[in-house]
Amino acid sequence: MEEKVYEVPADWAKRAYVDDTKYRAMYEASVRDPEAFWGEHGKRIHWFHPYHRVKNTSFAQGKVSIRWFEDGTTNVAYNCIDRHLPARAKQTAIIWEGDDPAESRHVTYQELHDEVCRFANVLRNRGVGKGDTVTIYMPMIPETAFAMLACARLGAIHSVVFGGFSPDSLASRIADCRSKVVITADEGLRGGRKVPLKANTDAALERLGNTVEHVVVVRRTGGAVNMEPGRDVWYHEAAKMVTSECPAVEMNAEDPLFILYTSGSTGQPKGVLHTTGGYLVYAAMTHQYVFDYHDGDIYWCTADVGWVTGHSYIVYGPLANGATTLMFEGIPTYPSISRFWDVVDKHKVNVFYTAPTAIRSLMQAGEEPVTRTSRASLRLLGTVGEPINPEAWEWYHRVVGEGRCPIVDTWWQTETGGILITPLPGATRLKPGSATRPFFGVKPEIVDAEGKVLEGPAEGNLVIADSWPGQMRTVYGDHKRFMDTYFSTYPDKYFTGDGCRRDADGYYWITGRVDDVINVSGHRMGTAEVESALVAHPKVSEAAVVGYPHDIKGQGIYAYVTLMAGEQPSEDLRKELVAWVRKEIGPIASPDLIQFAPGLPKTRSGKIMRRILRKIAEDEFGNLGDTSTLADPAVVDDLIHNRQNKR
Ligand code: 6R9
Repeated sequence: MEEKVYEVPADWAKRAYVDDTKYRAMYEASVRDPEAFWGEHGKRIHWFHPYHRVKNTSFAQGKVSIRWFEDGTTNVAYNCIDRHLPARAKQTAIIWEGDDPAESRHVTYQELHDEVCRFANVLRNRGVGKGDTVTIYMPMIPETAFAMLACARLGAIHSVVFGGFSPDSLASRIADCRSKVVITADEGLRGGRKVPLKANTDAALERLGNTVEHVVVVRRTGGAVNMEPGRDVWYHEAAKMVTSECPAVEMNAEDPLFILYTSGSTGQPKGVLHTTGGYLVYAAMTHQYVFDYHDGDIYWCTADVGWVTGHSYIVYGPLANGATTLMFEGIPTYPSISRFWDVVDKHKVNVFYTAPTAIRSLMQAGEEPVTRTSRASLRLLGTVGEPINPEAWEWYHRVVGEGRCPIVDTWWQTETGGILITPLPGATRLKPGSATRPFFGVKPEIVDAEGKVLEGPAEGNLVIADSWPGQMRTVYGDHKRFMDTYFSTYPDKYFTGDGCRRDADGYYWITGRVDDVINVSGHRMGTAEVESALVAHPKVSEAAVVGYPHDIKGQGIYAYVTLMAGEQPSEDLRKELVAWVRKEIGPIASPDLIQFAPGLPKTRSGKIMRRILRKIAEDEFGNLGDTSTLADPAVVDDLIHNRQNKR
């Protein structure tokens, strides 16, 4: 099959910060002498006290330690706001587009300053200071960004929990980082439907006893909520009592900025910890170069701020660059399936960054909902979160971008803080489905199962050989888990958990996770989390969860469930289990298919052979590989016979 290649459009070659020659020179310099390269680019943010030491990092076994700009001091909120005021006080920082198309709001940099200071003062009055953790459980409204930046201003560490998570998931995240303060809203609003955020918070706090001292509640819908006297306060009332001035606390480059919980192949979600200086430099620099952000551009990332994409590419990267960033409360299909493109036209969006799953679902409705809109303002398109299939890429390029907008397919992770592998729109010839080449300072390698580094065109597992400033520093409260998870599979290298192919042009093609993490609609989930939710149901004795290819979601959740003795499989029980998992974790974890299985394939030592379950879920049971170590080979026939229909 002939590979399709898209050349850099002529206007892009002219406009962009870097062309191919410059990319190669800068990349070469960045990996030859990282100290010099980052020593220079670290200056893109304002430092209260400049750094002298640039890079002090080690991936060595048992001694992993990552420090960037370690003797510099700065403040993230100062960089995202105050620094811009002389030139940009009246420029829009945040365009907010409500769930209801009749609602939108422009927040200027001056207003951002005032709102963030007020929020910081409300928090400070409740005892929040440097090093304290604050949990934020909010809808997509500007106050969420104000709250994050208010924490950064005070030196407090925020932990944003996605508003779609259940009370139990929220409770375990509050408990893990011991937040004494929680910020939430009365209700969220998505696609015309209300999300009971305050009620969920109440339920979460009930499970925790009295560990949370203050709940700050932002009014969004005006829906009725219960306010606990002494503990809960309305933000709009508290904000009246404070001024719009609040000094930005001087922070060391390596002081924590935020924790974000993410799923791995084992156990509970880990608190990924990002720090101040390196994170901001990296988020800002990637935002500028990958999206080729110039003054005046209107930039829109459709992610939720509950995920890392929202942190780095709605809030921190764009605001550090003095950009105009659009924040969207709603969903792509409400009130109509043209919503994304209507918003593009309404706000004259130039750069649009979304997930492949959204593109695939919009593709199903055909071209007309897209072509009936103008989209003339669009210049660049981006994707993130999962591999994009070439068909979806082509549709995005041809229909949405009318063939004139390059697509940046950006590969990265919660752990990496910012984009690591990506095209640059003025420099990189595009191949649909490939994230193409590494960003400056990033050294990807492909290794085989034994850890041997493969050269040239090769396929294997993706590792990164050296540190970059945006890298996570530790798992909050558990450095050993950090080292074990990321630096022990391939000693002295950061293991991404992704499989990858490199072609003859040195382009990288991410093939998906090689561990027990699945990616459902761009949401990352550990199969172990879904399993433990299932086995917590009184009728379930055992469960094994795997991913299977799903046309829209990328991967669907396939659960094999063994019931307690005496329990009978039924459609009702199937529905009950799906509802149970939604309640335990949240709607994003709902199993798509449940197969009742009298037995699971196990080795003689009792380990579930997931490889076999995965193949059956993928309908590839003709080729199950070696089954000779199974304790009872007969279970496999039953599993194949009763497999669930995907259509
Ligand atoms: C930013 C984000 C990380 C996992 C990652 C990989 C998958 C992300 C991708 C991609 C192929 C891309 N992934 N971007 N796969 N191409 N452009 O998504 O972070 O939620 O931590 O997920 O997502 O499998 O390992 P996170």
